[in-house]
Amino acid sequence: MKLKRFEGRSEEEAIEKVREELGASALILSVRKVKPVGVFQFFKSTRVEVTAAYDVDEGKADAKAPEVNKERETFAQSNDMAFERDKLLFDQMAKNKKISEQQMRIENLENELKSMTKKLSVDSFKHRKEERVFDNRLMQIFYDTLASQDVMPEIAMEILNEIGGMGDEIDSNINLAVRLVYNKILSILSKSSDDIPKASKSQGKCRTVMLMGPTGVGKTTTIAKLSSNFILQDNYSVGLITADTYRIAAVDQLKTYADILGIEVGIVYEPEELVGKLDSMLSLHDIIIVDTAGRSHKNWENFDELRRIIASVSHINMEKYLVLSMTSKYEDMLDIIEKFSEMCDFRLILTKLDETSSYGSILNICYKTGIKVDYLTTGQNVPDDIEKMKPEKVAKALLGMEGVI
Ligand SMILES: Nc1nc2c(ncn2[C@@H]2O[C@H](COP(=O)(O)OP(=O)(O)OP(=O)(O)O)[C@@H](O)[C@H]2O)c(=O)[nH]1
Ligand SMILES: [Mg+2]
Repeated sequence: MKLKRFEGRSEEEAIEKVREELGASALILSVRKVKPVGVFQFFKSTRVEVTAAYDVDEGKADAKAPEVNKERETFAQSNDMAFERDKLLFDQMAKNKKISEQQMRIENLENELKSMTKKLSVDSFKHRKEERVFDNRLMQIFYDTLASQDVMPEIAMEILNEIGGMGDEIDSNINLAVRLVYNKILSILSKSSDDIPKASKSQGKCRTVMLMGPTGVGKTTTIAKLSSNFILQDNYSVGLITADTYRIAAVDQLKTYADILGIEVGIVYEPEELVGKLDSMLSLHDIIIVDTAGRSHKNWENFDELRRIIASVSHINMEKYLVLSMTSKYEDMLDIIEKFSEMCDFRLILTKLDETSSYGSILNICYKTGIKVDYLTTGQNVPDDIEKMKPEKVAKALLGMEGVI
């Protein structure tokens, strides 16, 4: 199986393209609307993107390859031309108005800040908690907004320290206050240490990645999303290994995804088998992702096997990710991080953002642990519901300027 993306003005048009190029047996994996961003939203309409899986053996796709390549080239060329045209138009507009791109960005930001400040005032009256911390009305509004996102009080206080010195100037210079708060949040989200070297797919070197975490947080689903994206976006050859042979369904779950993506899955029944399995697959792939069984941090004995797995690969530069669900309590998340930290260093993947409307845990975790949050997952759809954690987006969500998703 291989994956391919198609675009159209409507779902029907995109699916028609799939059928035309890949035939009736192609499997539609996902359909999503792609809104143009930035200034292009004024010139282009929303497009529909369809991801389809097809069987290479059927030859249909291969038989059409030259034609497809030609189409792709033409499409790329017309895309380039459209882009050039939009760019020219944009440059012209910018010239006419005699404002630089930089100024436009600042203006946009200021508009966002203004609408946010308005929203803050309205929301704060709706959700105002009993706790009155500041005499200054605006300081209190900031505090309430952060508290409504479950940002820990001590962290909210440190953030608001940034504007504490402004005194009454806050009321007359709201934009500056919002900007200072926004930048402070950004610095906390971006300061996370990243001294675990991230392996790169350099010549002949295969990246190895392991996901671990509590039960049911979305490890296996996240592996399917990551694999699809590595295949689609990076053109990597991906191999999977599962060390989760506890649940009968666990191996089947990963195999189902692997079959759709057309990738190899290795199974290891004992921790000590992992190295051998990796050795046999390393030369065949650009990246190998290892799935592990869910572990409860309350059951210490349960960890023995995972500890043996980690010890067995201590000589390899394997990247490890702890996967946590945003539906967990923040205190539990900290406990889990502490327990797993005793075994190895890792980065974080936070899942199920779609099931919560408070994002404070992201900031709290970055502040408290300094561990880097690399990915956020936002739903059950494979491969679309995953994205890199973008500090700017999270900071805006924490200030009520826009949703994370
Ligand atoms: N709403 C939502 N559900 C998700 C997300 N990621 C995974 N899930 C769902 O969470 C459930 C558990 O997902 P799995 O991938 O099996 O979780 P796991 O961590 O591998 O589970 P174990 O292997 O049993 O420990 C499934 O129903 C997934 O569809 C997400 O980002 N949002
Ligand atoms: Mg699993």
